[in-house]
Amino acid sequence: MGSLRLVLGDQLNQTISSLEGCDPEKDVILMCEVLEEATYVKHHKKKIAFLFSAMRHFEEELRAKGHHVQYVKLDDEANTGTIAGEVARAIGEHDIDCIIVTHPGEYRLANEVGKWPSRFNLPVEIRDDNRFLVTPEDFAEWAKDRRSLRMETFYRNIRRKYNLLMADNEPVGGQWNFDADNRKPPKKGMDIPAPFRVPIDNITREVLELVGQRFSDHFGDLDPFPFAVNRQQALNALKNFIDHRLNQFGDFQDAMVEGEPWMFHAHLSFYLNCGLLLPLECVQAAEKAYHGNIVPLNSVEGFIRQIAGWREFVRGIYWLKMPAYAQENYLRAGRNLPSFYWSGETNMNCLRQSVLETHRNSYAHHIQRLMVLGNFSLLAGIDPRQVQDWFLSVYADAYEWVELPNVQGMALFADGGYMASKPYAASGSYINKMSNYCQECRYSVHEKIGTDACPFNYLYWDFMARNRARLSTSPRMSMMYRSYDRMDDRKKIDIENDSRSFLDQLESEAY
Ligand code: FAD
Ligand code: DLZ
Ligand code: SF4
Repeated sequence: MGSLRLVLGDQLNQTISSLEGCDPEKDVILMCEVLEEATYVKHHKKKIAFLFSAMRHFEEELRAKGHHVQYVKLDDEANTGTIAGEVARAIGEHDIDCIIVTHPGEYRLANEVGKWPSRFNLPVEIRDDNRFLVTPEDFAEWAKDRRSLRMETFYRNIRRKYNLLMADNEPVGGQWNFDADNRKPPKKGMDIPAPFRVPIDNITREVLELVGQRFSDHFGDLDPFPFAVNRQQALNALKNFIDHRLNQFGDFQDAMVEGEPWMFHAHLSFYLNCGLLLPLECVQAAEKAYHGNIVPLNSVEGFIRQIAGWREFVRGIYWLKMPAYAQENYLRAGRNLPSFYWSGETNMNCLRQSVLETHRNSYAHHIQRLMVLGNFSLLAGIDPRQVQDWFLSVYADAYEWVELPNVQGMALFADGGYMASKPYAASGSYINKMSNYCQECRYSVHEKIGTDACPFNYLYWDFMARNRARLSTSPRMSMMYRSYDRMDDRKKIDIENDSRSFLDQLESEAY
């Protein structure tokens, strides 16, 4: 008799809690590629291929260590198509006295695993997910009695707890946050390093063929396929970032350049979120580079804040607020997601570029996600459920625990300000300042109203006017409302009319 150790597709680390104490003589490790996980939203082809390839490489690593792994491929004849179905099959085939699993990252699956003791009539041990710096319980304790949550306070606690960029109990450089230095617009002729690429091996080649056949109707390109698919390659990707891009990461964190999807970002979220990398090793590698005088403090602090701060913070909010969080819709937004989020067919160049890059790479960087794709959904009043499903399916790093708070709390203000103190709403001038998209756009970013005006310009003010009752109570919004109130009535009517006609034809080809 032994235990069944279930390892999910986003738990690919030898140190994962479900493998602690695993006895190669008695215990069976189950890993399964199943249709249900690949289709509960129609994931980008590249995301499925990445995960299946990483899972198959991880299986090899476990076998090399002598473990007994039952690995079910998608096209195995007996594959039931669900994780529970595969657990049932494994129990039928082996002498199993208990199931051990690390807490699934998504509420949907965690809820299902909770039903397994009665379903399988076996004890089910659900272990903490040890791939994070903060447990949901510790986050809940911190959040207790706070009406709204702010990342900055949370982040300082983590810096202290893990002694990150600290000297004598004070932040290195005398400041906790160097964000003000990290908003530089792009420069002409910037030298942006080529992104890290890994050559395709036989396992990946086989998976690419499988995904191309079985998921041909899913969004996205399979080619090119640059991702790391095992632990060593992911460590190489981390080193490549530290050596070549971290230096300028801070300065150009918010910048967007046409034809440069990767910029100076880390491109590590895929690996962090499926277990190939761990957060502490990433932030410690960055800190080491700072102490070695290789990279500036604003870059290192910014990177550490994203991983030790934002990433842990959004996960805490997810587990604190689910399942109700997914249903929140503070601004009562109900419009359908425009078809150009899938096709890229729009004259708005910033959106076209961001969607087409997403289609090609299964990646867009944070400011494209927040200030272009998210901002447009916010201003146009798109139904949050449809926006959630889009973000969850198109990005190779997307799992609900991280996607949902970013969409609901950060991009759409659908939680009414629990996570962000004001909506991340912006007109075209922000996009123009932080990118070169407007230079090649059919619309003029300098026109505020009329058929040639940048739609973000009138939609911004229309959004403010439409949502006044729900937003004007925030002191951080009062300046915006004072500006709106100073506009003459003719201008306000033009804004409303242009917005109405734009939004009415959003589903047609005419925008
Ligand atoms: P970098 O910009 O180089 O940042 C370094 C790391 O910091 C990332 O790898 C990531 O692990 C972490 N990080 C940075 N910002 C955030 C954040 N807001 N929340 C959580 N972690 C963060 N990130 C995901 O991992 N999965 C998602 O599904 C996802 N959906 C998003 C949806 C929206 C609407 C928005 C606004 C943001 C979303 N993000 C998501 C956060 C962020 O955009 C990505 O983590 C980042 O773009 C990943 O690219 P990178 O590795 O190059 O990140
Ligand atoms: C995302 C994903 C996909 C596409 N496929 C699988 C799979 O076939 N088998 C598996 O174990 N996990 C997969 N995953 C990751 C799961 O969806 C993820 O573990 C849950 O969403 C919990 O975070
Ligand atoms: Fe986007 Fe407006 Fe600039 Fe066009 S003009 S790229 S729509 S911000």
